[in-house]
Amino acid sequence: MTKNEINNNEISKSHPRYESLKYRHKIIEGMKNLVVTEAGLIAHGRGECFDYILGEKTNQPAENAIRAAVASMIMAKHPVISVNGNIAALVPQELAILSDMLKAPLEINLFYPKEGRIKAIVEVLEKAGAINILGKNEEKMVEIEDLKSNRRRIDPDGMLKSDVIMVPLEDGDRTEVLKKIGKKVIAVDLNPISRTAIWADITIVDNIIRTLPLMIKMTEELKKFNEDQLNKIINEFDNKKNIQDMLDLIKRYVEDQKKDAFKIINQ
Ligand code: PTJ
Repeated sequence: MTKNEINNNEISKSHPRYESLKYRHKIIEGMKNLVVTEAGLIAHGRGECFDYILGEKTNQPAENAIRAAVASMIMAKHPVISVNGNIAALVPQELAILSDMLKAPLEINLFYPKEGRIKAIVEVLEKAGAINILGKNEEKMVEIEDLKSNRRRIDPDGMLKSDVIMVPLEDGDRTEVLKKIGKKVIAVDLNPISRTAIWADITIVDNIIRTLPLMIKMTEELKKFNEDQLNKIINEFDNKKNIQDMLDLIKRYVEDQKKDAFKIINQ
């Protein structure tokens, strides 16, 4: 047992921040195993900060976005889920389940390449039961023009031929480029005003640890819908309004905290 696992076991379930600490440790363990890049720790911290001011729950606009995302993935001819180090460390089982239910391959696509990282992520995903994993054969990859980062390298059997791509916890400018080459992009990002969030067709402003279980549940439900019903969900969804609703929620949450936060010291 590694030292960190010992620390992890020491977190008491009664700790008021147990859930948050549990996922922190998954990220730390992931970094030690090469799954997560060093910058992944910082990205996780930024996510935690936004999660805090969203009340650490899946809010209604996020649920609406998840519904539209699932309908789009079911209607897609070639849906793909992009996988980076953070999500492989946080939710590998859920990724495997959703990939299977939606017949959407998991394509490993990393911003920070490093010797051994792809292999480490493949191992984690396979251990979690994932079968259709792409992005692991370096020689096969092709490059998207107009993108400078390592994310330009995509799999011809995955993102290249896909029509709908889900990009959880994404950095920078890839979403913009993916849209320019005709892809529909679903982002999962706790920051509602990141470039990715703004450019995406469907932006789920929620923590990936809550989003994926809900996507699995909704896939079970929406798979029983016919095409007209699914198209109605997709067409009625307004991403810009949804992001604005999320920003209103943050404003309201902060205003409520201004009034209520000090109550705990009087309990
Ligand atoms: O594994 P790699 O090499 O592909 O790198 C992955 C990271 C995440 C390090 C890379 O993509 C990166 O640097 O991302 P950014 O620019 O930090 O953006 C990540 C976004 O995800 C930020 O807007 C965070 O708020 C958000 N985020 C972090 N944790 C979560 C999250 N959104 C949803 N759920 C989370 N758990």
